[in-house]
Amino acid sequence: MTKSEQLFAESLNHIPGGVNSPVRAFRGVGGQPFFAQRAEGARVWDVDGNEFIDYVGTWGPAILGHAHPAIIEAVKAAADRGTSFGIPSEPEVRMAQLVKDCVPSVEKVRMVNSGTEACMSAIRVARGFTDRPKIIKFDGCYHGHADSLLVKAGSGALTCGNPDSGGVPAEFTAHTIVLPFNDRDAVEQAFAVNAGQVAGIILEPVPGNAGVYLPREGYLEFLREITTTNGSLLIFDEVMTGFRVSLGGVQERFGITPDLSCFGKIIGGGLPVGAFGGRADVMDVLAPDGPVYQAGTLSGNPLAMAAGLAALEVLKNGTVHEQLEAKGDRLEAGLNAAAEKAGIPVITQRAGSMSCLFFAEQPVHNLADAMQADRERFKKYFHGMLAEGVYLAPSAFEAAFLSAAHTDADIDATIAAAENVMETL
Ligand code: KE4
Repeated sequence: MTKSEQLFAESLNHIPGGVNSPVRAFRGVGGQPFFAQRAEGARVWDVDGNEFIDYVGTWGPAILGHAHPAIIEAVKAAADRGTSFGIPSEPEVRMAQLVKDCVPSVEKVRMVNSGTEACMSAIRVARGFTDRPKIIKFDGCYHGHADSLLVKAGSGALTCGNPDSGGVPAEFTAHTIVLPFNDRDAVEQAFAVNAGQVAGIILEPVPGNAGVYLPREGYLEFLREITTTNGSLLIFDEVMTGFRVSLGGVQERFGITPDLSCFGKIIGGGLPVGAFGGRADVMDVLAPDGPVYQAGTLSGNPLAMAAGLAALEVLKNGTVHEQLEAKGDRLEAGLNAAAEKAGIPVITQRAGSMSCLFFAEQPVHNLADAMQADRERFKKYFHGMLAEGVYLAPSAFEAAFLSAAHTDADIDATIAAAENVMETL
């Protein structure tokens, strides 16, 4: 028995499914998770001494690579001053300023502890500001595990949602309208049927939770326009894309200004952080100024602010995004060539350093397309790559992330591994 196997067996006795977040359990690919010992740069080592080139990057935050020296140093220095105050502190002000510098649509921002909290709070703000109950979301987009957002499309999706998780009463999701992504007619129809009731649309502007797919030409502009026309808010969930697809996220890359944005992952430099922000007049509905309540014992935590500030400073002052663009090109071209050589049909889809390889023949524009991909083949590919020392997300529906620490040699080694594995699929 390996040490990972031992730990997992033990873990199953104490933690539901043996994991603290379901996707880590490898159910999407079969087999058992390995247990991490440490991570540095583009690499992660397990407790049995195996070394992997890592394309998960702790699910997105590690854009600078694991254990980046600037972040480690900042966290150590902050820890010496105290791990939590629950009193306002200067790093919170610096963080707010830095977020505003990076993302101009943000006029005011509040820090929270996870992406889930960010999205949940943004929705509450949208409802409070508009005094309307309904929210439009898109199937395949994930906005964390708050009750009203854990919904996928059902037959009655246009006017009332269906729960997608046990433990969520239907009444809690009755105001969530779920539509297919990239479908303008569906959105127009939803606004017609629910006139005057839609508080806002929340979306991953480049979805990355059903694989990665891009908004069709003009789609984000369309959503901007239809929300404005109807007095609803446009909410970009940039928990995954923020500070990644460009410093200013998808909104910078595509030139769209949302009313509210949600952040997580990179903004915490690897510590548990989220944030939501946007128009000052909208954010001002929050307590203590306004009637919408939102709070947090550890919000704006000094360790988390130190880590996030260090990460964002490096991103803002360096050329990381340009480098990531080139690395993304290299990886994508290499994987496509490996698949072609092996005669395996693949579709690679990418926004900068965030990408996805579908075992499919047609481009993917929404969840229904993503479901057409060959998931059995992905499972084999995943385990083959892992055996070759390359750790991909253990699910066909997750993105692969490049970091500043991935070298061309790492990418070439990954492509060589893919060449070997593709031959066996
Ligand atoms: P967290 O609560 O996990 O910090 O963030 C929720 C969230 C919100 N919005 C988007 C676009 C997200 O991608 C996420 C979280 N992403 C998942 C996987 N893609 C995190 C991994 C996990 O759940 O274990």
